Amino acid sequence: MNDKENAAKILKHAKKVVFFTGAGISAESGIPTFRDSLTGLWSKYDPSRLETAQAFRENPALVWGWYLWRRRQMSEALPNAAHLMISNLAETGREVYVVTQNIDNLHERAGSQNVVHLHGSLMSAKCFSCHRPTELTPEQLVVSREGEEVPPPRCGRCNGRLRPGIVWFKEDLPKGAWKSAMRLVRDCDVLVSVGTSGIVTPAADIPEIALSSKAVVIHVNIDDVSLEEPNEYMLIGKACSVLPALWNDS
Ligand code: BV8
Ligand code: ZN
Repeated sequence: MNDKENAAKILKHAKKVVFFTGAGISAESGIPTFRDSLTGLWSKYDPSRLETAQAFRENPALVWGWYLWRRRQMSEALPNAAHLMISNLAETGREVYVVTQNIDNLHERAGSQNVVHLHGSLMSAKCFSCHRPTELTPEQLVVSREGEEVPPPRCGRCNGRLRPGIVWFKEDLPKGAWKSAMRLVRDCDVLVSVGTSGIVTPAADIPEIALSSKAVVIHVNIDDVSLEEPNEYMLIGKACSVLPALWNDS
């Protein structure tokens, strides 16, 4: 049997499955990955230069505008066949969990429950000064054109600037999210890693942690990202083709 047939057979007999996802699972919904060069007016910026507290301090309107634009991209995107396969698999009596690096809400909109967002979510905002979480009003969410710099709204408690509720580089991951991810990854039979380049730590350590906890790891990626270890399968292809086929075969 080839890797795909083996992987389908393993998935069929799995009781606890964790899907560990990165930007590649949302690519076919039209949301650019980090490896793609930024499009349009943002092409002159490097994402890792925009995704830091320092960038926000230097130019809060630029960073807030960028996240508003990404939130608009997310709202115009739809969950794809890969997101839906994960949600459908959870209806088959298996325990299926999602641990994602993505800040979009496509897993939730596909029907997945209790998604663990290691790097936060575009749906949330908090105060840069006092960290108070804040619901945004529809008016606060409007960005008229791509690349627009928009001064962030102010905190109702301390009048500090609001920031996106996400994890920037050099910021710790939310304690609860990392703890939940570790509990799920250490206890699963199979970890399916979908659409991640494995560059950003500590999230990138998750497949290795699963392998060391005796789980089988199935990678789904258009590139070969395997760690060349036993109990690992590398399925090369787009998430929207590979995941549904993985489920149909099983
Ligand atoms: C931390 C939210 C402790 C924001 C993100 C030096 C100094 C200081 C720190 C560090 C350092 N060196 C390393 C670090 C740690 C750092 C890090 O990893 N840096 C990287 C750049 C090396 N990590 C951190 O800072 C983390 N915190 O460590 O805290 C600490 C505290 C203080 C000081 C030091 C350490 C916090 C990291 C969180 C950053 N926030 N996101 C936002 O989204 O705007 S990261 C962001 O980038 C994503 O969340 C994700 O994690 C990452 C992108 O990775 P992917 O999702 O994998 O996407 P990518 O585009 O890379 O790849 C897409 C893949 O899909 C590709 O493989 C492609 O082939 C594939 N693909 C494409 N299309 C498809 C497909 N596959 C299938 N189907 C398709 N159709
Ligand atoms: Zn505040």
